[in-house]
Amino acid sequence: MPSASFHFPKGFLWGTATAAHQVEGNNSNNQWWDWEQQEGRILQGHKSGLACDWWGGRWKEDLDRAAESGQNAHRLSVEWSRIQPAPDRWDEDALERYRLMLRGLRERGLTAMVTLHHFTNPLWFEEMGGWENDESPVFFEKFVRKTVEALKEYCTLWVTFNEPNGYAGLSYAVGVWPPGKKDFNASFHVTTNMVRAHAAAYRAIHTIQLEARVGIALYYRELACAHPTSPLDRWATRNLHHTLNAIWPRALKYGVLEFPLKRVRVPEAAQTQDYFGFNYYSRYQVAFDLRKAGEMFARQFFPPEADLSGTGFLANEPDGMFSGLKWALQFNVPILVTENGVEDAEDKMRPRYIAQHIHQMWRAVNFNWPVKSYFHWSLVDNFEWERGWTQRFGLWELDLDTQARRKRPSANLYAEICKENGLTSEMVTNYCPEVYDKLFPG
Ligand code: IFM
Repeated sequence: MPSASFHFPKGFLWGTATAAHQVEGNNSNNQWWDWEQQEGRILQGHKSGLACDWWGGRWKEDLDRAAESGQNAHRLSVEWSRIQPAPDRWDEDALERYRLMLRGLRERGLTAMVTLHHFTNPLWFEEMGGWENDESPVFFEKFVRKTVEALKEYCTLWVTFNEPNGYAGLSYAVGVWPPGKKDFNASFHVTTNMVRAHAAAYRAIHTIQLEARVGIALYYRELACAHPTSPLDRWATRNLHHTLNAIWPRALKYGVLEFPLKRVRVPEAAQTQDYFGFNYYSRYQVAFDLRKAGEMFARQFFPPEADLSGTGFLANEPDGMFSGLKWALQFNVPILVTENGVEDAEDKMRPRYIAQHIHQMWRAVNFNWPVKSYFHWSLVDNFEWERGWTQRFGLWELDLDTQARRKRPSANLYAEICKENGLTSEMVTNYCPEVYDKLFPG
């Protein structure tokens, strides 16, 4: 008998999240594939290649794994460049393939959440200027109408954009993602067009499907001022928090984009989030740094005592999740944790990372905050963008040469959590005894 437990309300969604380009393989008609072929763009010259071979049919075995381990939901994305390979062409076979996948989710008892844009653009769209083109919302809306019409039988939970804040920043200001620009104005312009595209898609989806719930998945970064007595550090922290975390959800609530130094009215975007999609990974310290002009003069780092992931990319900062959820309450909509996870090939930190984050989420639920789901990133190791295959986020390990999957201990822990609809002291004793006293003090 477990001696203590943190239980969740009935109907809570427990799942994993994936994205088309990261798992499908051979997505050769989008801008990321093109970028991967260019020297120096991806760590160690890695390529997405066959990825997890979902397009070849291995989604079936992976969804079996998800369902057998007690998950009741799955978040996946569709690949625009497959559905609309050219501006004047729809690929009905690709849509049929996605219908099959979504039927596969239903047959396995998994509630579907579908992301319509997860970082990748069709090449034709990118060549027309991508999100800098002021016609981009029109193109996106057409794609969304076609896709939602085709898939509506199987899904009512839609994410228009995954991490549009991260996408605009990394692609147009920091320049490490295609098209590799380092220009703040371009990133604000892109943000404006994406917000307009979201608003158009939001209305289109609701016209097609009355019961739809539509939102974005925001990349939320908890930011802590490194030296609270320093006005410059405080300014850098506030400014970065506003630009990274607040601009999007505030635009979708109030219909105004509040860029640093400029406001843009987007009235059509007001009240266009039915839920707050919350992607949380870590908390960062922020200090003012003149050399970081491309990152709003904010140097971000983990404190020396931080509990770091496999490659040092993330720190295990579960309290930041609680603070972030508290912050998200102001938008007055249900909160869906749409991503949370850690890269950890050896699975040394992941069990405690999962347990501690779920504990923080439970604290939030216990205050009656409307947190309704948890999607772990990710089901199987997958292609990690500019970091290639150097980072492993999967509950299952992927052998790229053979496509074999191997279960990590965390998959068992997460399965027990999903089946129990909660976390027990027994699970903590078995999988991550090192944090037992933190979770069950006294
Ligand atoms: O792999 C990504 C995902 O595509 C978006 N959110 C963060 C994940 C981990 O880096």
